[in-house]
Amino acid sequence: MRPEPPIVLITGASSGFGESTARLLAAEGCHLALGARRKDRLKNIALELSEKFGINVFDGEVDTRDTASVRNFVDSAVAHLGAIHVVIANAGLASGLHKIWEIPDEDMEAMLRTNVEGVVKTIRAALPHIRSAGWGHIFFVGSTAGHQTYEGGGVYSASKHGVKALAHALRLELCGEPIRVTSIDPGMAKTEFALVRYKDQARAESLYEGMDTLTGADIAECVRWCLELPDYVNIDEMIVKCRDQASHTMSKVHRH
Ligand code: NDP
Ligand code: 8X3
Repeated sequence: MRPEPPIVLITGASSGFGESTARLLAAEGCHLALGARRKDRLKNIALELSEKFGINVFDGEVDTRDTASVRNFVDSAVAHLGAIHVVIANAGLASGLHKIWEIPDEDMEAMLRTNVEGVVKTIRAALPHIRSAGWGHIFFVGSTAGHQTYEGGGVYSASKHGVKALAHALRLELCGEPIRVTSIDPGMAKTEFALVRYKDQARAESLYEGMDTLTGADIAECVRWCLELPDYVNIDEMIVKCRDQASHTMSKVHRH
């Protein structure tokens, strides 16, 4: 049975898609478990949302690359909120724009460990709780880079192709259980993503210059819609781009 309201765990909730999704689902009355590494930001968001909407919000510092940290976050969330029904495995990043023969280990490991291992670790820790709650929905946050690659984006794209493979496999593995599996695969969106990737504010801003890009709120709306559909409906994959981006890569964009 679908719980009203569901309890939703979001990784990467300190900015971008994760924060926007937390804000929208809070307004819908969901209780929330918010995780990321920047604890102060999470605390402020949690306080604001619990006061504004009268919901229960647990905030926990988590590094999704680390098994013990993820287990501690998920178990503490359940201890505080009583259950978990929905997981949004959103924490992720791109680090640099390097050709395959140039990429430093540090950037490669950051992307593969966060975007692939971190997602597995999050779902692996949360799934027993979702099963015991008896109803669930697991969201992956993939990317258009999981469908097409581009120069300098080989490892990031490999990680997001990995996310797509995980979503497909999990849907097969959970078939017959009351748990839906959805991958939201956005194109270019103005969040902190480009700043984290380039570590250069001006370069990050120039990426989106003249474009009406997606925002965190647009992706939050996709999550809300998938979640609120009747239980027998499963949106497998949603590729979402702004109108100004015609290709899966940055090769065909309109700047005005
Ligand atoms: P942001 O940089 O704004 O948000 C990323 C979030 O992930 C932050 O909350 C960050 O929190 C968290 N995070 C990163 N590493 C870790 C970690 N090791 N442990 C826990 N949390 C972590 O970018 P977006 O909102 O854009 O990115 C969210 C997801 O969307 C990512 O998976 C990204 O790949 C994907 N995406 C983004 C697109 C875009 O153009 N913006 C397009 C397609 C997909 P903190 O630093 O506090 O830990
Ligand atoms: C982010 C989309 O095109 O910047 O996942 O790699 S892109």
